Amino acid sequence: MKKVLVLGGDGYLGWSTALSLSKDYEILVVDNYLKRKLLKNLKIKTLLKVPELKQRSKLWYNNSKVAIKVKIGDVSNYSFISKVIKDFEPNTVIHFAEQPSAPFSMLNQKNAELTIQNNLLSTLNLIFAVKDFNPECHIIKLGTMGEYGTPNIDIEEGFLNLVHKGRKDKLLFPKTPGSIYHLSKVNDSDLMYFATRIWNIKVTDLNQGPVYGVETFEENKILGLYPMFNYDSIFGTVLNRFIVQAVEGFPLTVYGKGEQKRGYLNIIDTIQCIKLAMKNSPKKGTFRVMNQFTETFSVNELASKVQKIGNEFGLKVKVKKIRNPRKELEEHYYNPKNTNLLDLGLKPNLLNDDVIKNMIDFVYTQKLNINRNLISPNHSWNTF
Ligand code: USQ
Repeated sequence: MKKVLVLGGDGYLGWSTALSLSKDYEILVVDNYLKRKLLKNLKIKTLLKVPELKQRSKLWYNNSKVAIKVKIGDVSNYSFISKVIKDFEPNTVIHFAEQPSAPFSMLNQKNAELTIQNNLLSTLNLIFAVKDFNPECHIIKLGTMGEYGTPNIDIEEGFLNLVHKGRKDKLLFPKTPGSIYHLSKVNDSDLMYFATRIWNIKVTDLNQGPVYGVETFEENKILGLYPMFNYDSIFGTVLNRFIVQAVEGFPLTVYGKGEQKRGYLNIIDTIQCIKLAMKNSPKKGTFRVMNQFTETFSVNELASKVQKIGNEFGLKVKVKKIRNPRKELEEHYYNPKNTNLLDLGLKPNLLNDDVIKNMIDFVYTQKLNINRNLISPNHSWNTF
């Protein structure tokens, strides 16, 4: 059985990925519970109580007889990650071990420093550990579509073919990220491209858009196996937040004009994309970039969809445009490419009415856990 190391395996995407891969691969998940600590400090609760990794792994084993190994430790610490790579000898490493929130990174200097330090050192030290002890291993790194920002030209997948003063080259796409978090991901990409050129390792950078959803595959119908689902204004992604707001009877919080466009995908497709990247590993010395989303929407379009389905449930959903706590373009051109994963066989699970209905249905069962005080944004990037 091939071995897969999942770094950041406690999080929303890391755990769901580990669970889904565990029947076909030998899995080790690693996490230092950084996100749990940040949530605790900010007094933020997730929709569901999520057991710690060892308990979740036990629960999964008792239900499926499939093992997931767990190790608690900090990927940004070179001695820790190099020992893990040496001892486990993975064929693939999937790297989610980063501070994942743009708003968090913009709250104050301390958070910006934590984000840069954690995200860059975890990527740097993973690169060194792979180069030093397991150079054949494929690193799959979760990047973000927000690395590109919202330029007034089409967004390609990682690279741009340029003609300048009569000469041609293929260079990394120029990036204009809008938060310290997104900037840390740009720097991660630079580090990894560097490492593939200089040390001949192989890396796939998956530039992912905001993810939505909670249910991943059949067996996770056990509540203790559901992923960490945030709906607060710091860690919750927009569609997940809108679903919770609709169920709670809270007007949907559209920031500013609401014409901000992003590329979205279902959590099921995050897992599908990672599996495709794994099965189609690039050659050594390659930095492969794939844009990971299935369709683009403006915030207004998402709000209308949730309102329409919510009203069919009798929820009387209101939409409210509020002052944008972020500094971002609220009306812009947006035409990102996403053909690389489709070419590998991605079958998108699009955001149809049933998907929204199922999310509302699920969140409704957890309505008593919703804390209204976590919904309104209580931060502003401009006061940073
Ligand atoms: N937005 C609202 N109302 C809300 C929340 C968000 O209008 O209540 C807007 C934001 O202003 C933004 C858009 O919705 O224009 C998306 O916001 P988001 O919070 O869903 O996504 P973002 O902060 O960009 O970050 C999330 C994940 C991050 C991932 C990123 C992909 O937290 O880990 O990297 O999505 S991307 O956005 O493509 O960079």
